[in-house]
Amino acid sequence: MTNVMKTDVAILGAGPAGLLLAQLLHQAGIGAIVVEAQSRDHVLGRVRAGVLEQGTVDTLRDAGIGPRMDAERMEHHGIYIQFADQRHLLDIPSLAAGRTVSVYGQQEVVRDLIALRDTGGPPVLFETRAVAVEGLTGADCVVHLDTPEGVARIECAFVAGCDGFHGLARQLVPGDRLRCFERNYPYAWLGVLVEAPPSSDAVVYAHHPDGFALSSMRSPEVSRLYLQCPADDDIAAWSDAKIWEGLHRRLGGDGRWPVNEGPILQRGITPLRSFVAEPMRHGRLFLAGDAAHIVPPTGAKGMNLAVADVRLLARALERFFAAGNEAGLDDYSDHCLRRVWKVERFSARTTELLHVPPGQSDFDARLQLADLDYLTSSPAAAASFAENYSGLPFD
Ligand code: FAS
Ligand code: PHB
Repeated sequence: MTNVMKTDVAILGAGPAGLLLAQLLHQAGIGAIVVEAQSRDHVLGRVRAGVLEQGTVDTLRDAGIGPRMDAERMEHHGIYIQFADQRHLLDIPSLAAGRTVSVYGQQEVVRDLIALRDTGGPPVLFETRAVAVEGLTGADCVVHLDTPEGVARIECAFVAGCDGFHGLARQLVPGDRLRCFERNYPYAWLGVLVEAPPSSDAVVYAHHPDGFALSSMRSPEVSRLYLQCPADDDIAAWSDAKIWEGLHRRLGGDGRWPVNEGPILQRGITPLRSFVAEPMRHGRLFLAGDAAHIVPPTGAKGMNLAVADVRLLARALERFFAAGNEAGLDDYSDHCLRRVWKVERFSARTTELLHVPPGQSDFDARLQLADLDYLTSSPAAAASFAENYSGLPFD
């Protein structure tokens, strides 16, 4: 017996994109169902992004997850750029019209958004995988599901593909329409979550001849640290001692900026990739977040860009269901991609600025130091960086 559900919008994926979209549609009185392939615990246990742009914080607060976020987020008035044994503070608010950035882990954003779903509105069906979709260019869609109880389907007007880079949705765009643009970097990030107080009062981006390193945090008791490593590196090749040696060498400034050690609670290697799929719409399917684009985490943009997509999609769907106005739906892909490509640009350039690629020439090494010197000595260069880092204005 197939379980048949009906709703306005079927949302594939319970990451930040899908969960925020569900909440924004709920606030607009539009019906939705979220399907998530993984378990609730798996989704809640994923450690990923850390930095929220001012616009993301404001959007999440308007969506109703303000209280805990505002109580626990760590608002930063700058970031540090470290190179050639110098550490420079970029005063973000003074450079970017007063905007700040906040550290509030993606895990916490997802926890808050799932908590809202537990109070009502669009349900999240965990351990429920979308396996096929029909009717994307017809009058109505059908999303076929694999669930713990067997097969099921959702009959809906629209499908939001918020199912991430490895999801189903992007594959639903016909091959003769889909254009993908990709760059894979010759290095990756080894990330550790550490039970130790943060080693700095703001995020530190460190260029070092041995490779990039980043010092961040999740709370006053938990640090988040990263090391550039070879693209094909194996986490098993990194003992705790080797991890700490790399972090001290690249971030520590010969002892001037101590790195606090502690038990490593979580570790992993993330490949660095730039990726964009065009268009972000096919008929009744709309892609949002990592399903449509990936940025290297250097610019702290992945989750923020997902939020920007979802703001536009929710607004477009609201105009359609309220007045049958399809203008926002028709403009969605082009509108999103204008921001996506500017954020891809910033993320790629910041990655090139701070990482040491294998076989870097001496000339390119000097050029990189000149770029860092210019960024930290020119108010115009710093203002441009801060405008992008704190979040381009929503249009
Ligand atoms: P997500 O990938 O978060 O969510 C998609 C969801 O869809 C998943 O829960 C998946 O299980 C589900 N799904 C997939 N296929 C499905 C199907 N067929 N049916 C139902 N559900 C399905 N960004 C930063 O800014 N800073 C960082 O430091 C950073 N670190 C990262 C580390 C890792 C290992 C990864 C993978 C990403 C990282 N990111 C980082 C980027 C990350 O934060 C993403 O930008 C963010 O998760 C995007 O959110 P979503 O688009 O919702 O996609
Ligand atoms: C993090 O805290 O995980 C983080 C911070 C800044 C980045 C990337 C990740 O650019």
